Amino acid sequence: MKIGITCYPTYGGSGVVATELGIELAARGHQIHFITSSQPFRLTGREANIHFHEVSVSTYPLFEYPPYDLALATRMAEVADFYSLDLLHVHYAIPHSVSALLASQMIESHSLVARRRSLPFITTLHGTDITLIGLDPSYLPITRFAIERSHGVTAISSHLADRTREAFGVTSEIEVIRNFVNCDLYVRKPELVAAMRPRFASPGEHLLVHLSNFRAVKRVPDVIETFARIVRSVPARLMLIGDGPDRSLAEHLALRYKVQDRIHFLGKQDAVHELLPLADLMLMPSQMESFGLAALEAMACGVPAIATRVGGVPELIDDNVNGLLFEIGDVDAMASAAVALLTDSGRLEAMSQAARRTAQDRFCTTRIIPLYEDFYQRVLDRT
Ligand code: GMT
Repeated sequence: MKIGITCYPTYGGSGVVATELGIELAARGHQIHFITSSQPFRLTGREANIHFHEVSVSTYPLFEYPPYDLALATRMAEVADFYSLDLLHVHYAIPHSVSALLASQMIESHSLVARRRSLPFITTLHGTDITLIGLDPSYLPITRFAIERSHGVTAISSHLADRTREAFGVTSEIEVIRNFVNCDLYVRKPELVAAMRPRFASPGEHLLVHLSNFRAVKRVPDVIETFARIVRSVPARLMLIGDGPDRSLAEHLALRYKVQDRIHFLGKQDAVHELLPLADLMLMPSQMESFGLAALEAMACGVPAIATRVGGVPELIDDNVNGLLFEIGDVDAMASAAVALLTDSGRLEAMSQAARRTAQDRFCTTRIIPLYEDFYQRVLDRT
């Protein structure tokens, strides 16, 4: 198939999923065209079967807000026409789904091509496009409209599919295709751990990790609060991977609790698969996660997560089996559970193995990518 993919190409779960999906589909022989504002950060630009089309937005003194959505729609239609794309797959509804709708209509009305043809588009909902921004009255009607006009809609968890139906009153079918992870790449390799872990923790110290875009919804202050309580009981260090609005707040709290020397602020990292396996435990105390891709990536590396019982997280984490779930903000409980687990090596090892098994058995690319291929075919068959 020839597939156009649009996503936010910078750091963020939806961009990661879209890029990894494109890479996996290209490896299976599909022709993938990324139509994005910049090259997605996990692409090298040298992958076979992958093409990148940059969307550039012209500015004009009159434009207080340069119209990216229109430039995107135009580029989608041009690429679809030039390369005879079979379909567009957009990740994150706002504004990508609206641009895809326009592009699809442009192609159908043969404004660009000599012969009439159809260009179906699929929207994948990731989370904040529905649970936060999508509910804003200035975006809700147009988001609902574009979702309803999509030729296919997928959501990354049952929870998100239900929320979309409830909050948006969407009646069209929503296919649940959960997040996935490449289990060959995200795996604990003992020799790599032996070589790299000493850079982050001394022998006898426990190593925790948090990975996010440091937005308010991730509750990064709770990560620091929990970690500060953990180090009162056991020697430990923390790797903070990512960057975003709450990074300064995290640094401020680290100073207040005098744990700044125990925290590695690593910023944005591309090769997270090399860092995650170094840790013993992940902390993911989010206010909301429609799925929790960061926890899945850690679990594939044999690192269980201490997480909150929110959104789609229970579809991934089975409490006390492959991770631990808590109420939002209960940093005392999270810290004591972390200490209990870290000091019980048998239980930690069992949970680590269960986490890896969950990733392998249920969320590996080998399982999930064929679901997308099958969905594409069904959409093409009915349009
Ligand atoms: O988590 C974020 O803030 C980024 C956001 C995105 O769309 O880029 O992530 C969402 O999509 C991920 C991939 O599908 C999910 O695993 C995350 O749970 C989801 N985040 C939230 O729902 C807050």
